[in-house]
Amino acid sequence: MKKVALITGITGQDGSYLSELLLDKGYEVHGIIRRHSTPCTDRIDHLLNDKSDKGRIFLHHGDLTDSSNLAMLISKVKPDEVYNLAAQSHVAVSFEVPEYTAEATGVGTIRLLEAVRQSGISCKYYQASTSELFGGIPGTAPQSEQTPFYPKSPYGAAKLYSYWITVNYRESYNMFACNGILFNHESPRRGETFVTRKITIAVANIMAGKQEKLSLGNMDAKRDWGFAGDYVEGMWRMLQQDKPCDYVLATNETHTVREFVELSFAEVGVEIEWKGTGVDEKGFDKKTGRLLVDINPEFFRPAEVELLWGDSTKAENELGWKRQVSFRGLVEMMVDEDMKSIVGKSSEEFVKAGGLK
Ligand code: NDP
Ligand code: GDR
Repeated sequence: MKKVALITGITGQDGSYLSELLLDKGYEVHGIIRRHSTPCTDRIDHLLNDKSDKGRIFLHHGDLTDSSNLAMLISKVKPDEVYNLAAQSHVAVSFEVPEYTAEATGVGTIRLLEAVRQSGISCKYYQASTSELFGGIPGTAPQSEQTPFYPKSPYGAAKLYSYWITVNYRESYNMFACNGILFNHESPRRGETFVTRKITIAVANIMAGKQEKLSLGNMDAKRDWGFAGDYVEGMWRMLQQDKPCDYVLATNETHTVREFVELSFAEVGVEIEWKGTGVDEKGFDKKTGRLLVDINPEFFRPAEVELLWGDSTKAENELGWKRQVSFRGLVEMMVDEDMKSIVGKSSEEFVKAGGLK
């Protein structure tokens, strides 16, 4: 019998990689999508149009803010596994829409858990928890399942509620419910306003002569960045265990935003020379002296998580999970994809052709 999975947030970065993984494993995949005025299925169109005899994918309109819709979908789909990936997932935006973030990213989780519980269907549940729960408090890194939480944004606070209500439903109702406490994971499919993708798109745009410079906020922030494709494998493994548990997934390395910028430009043969400090810090092309990077205070947040650095020992020991793509490999992959789609050349071809003039 085919396993059936229901994914909320299927149109997002992780939803697309997870769908690929589950279809490859022969699952029947169901996804909840919101109605948009123009279609937003770009990340999964290749799966929707795949006519091979892999598992099939079905989409249903729905929203984490609509309880009756969620209850109806759980009864209709009767999933073996539910992956709750949907969220207003942007930390900076959560300061602008705090109440909606609480609704979707926080209360949305209890709506889905209740829909599962009340349906009486026995299914496994994955909750997309986050390293933002830790808040990067000094002296706590590397952060593991034992590190105390101290969220520093409306997003982090909403996810804190989701984390605990998932634990609570596991303990109260004996549900198979797991939290994956995932550190930042990126890919060529990453949303364009998250810092990594903003950087790699800017690099490609600058090389194509379509953008003058890259403007960023806090470049001292440190993140534990991995590849999304590796992380969805970890999500799936959590639900294949005998007992439900919570796990950190991370690369166990940390890098500054500045390092991500330097490496991204290096991929296209540009060496950045930094001058100035604080908001006056600027990055120049060492060869030509051209200004390529500056700081715009608009991109600073009311509160910042300065240091995320994960310890995924538990996942490595119990799930046999380990990241496969290195930090450098991730930067290379992301820059290369954006170069191909914006410049029409791979990073290597661009450098061979003489690079930035
Ligand atoms: P994305 O922002 O790429 O995707 C979010 C998804 O949620 C989209 O499909 C979006 O749909 C959907 N969504 C948003 N609001 C609602 C709603 N009210 N009802 C139904 N669907 C909704 O996120 P990622 O794929 O990067 O992340 C997946 C999950 O993992 C999120 O919960 C995120 O908070 C969490 N997470 C992510 C990490 C990362 O580094 N990527 C790290 C740790 C946790 P639409 O296309 O319609 O906007
Ligand atoms: P984050 O990711 O907040 O860690 O949340 P993001 O890429 O937005 O920020 C990472 C760090 O970069 C700094 N930064 C900037 N960020 C953005 N977006 N734009 C800028 O111009 C910029 N300049 C500097 C930020 O201040 C921050 O320190 C992501 C999301 O996927 C969450 O859903 C997830 O839970 C966490 O990762 C783990």
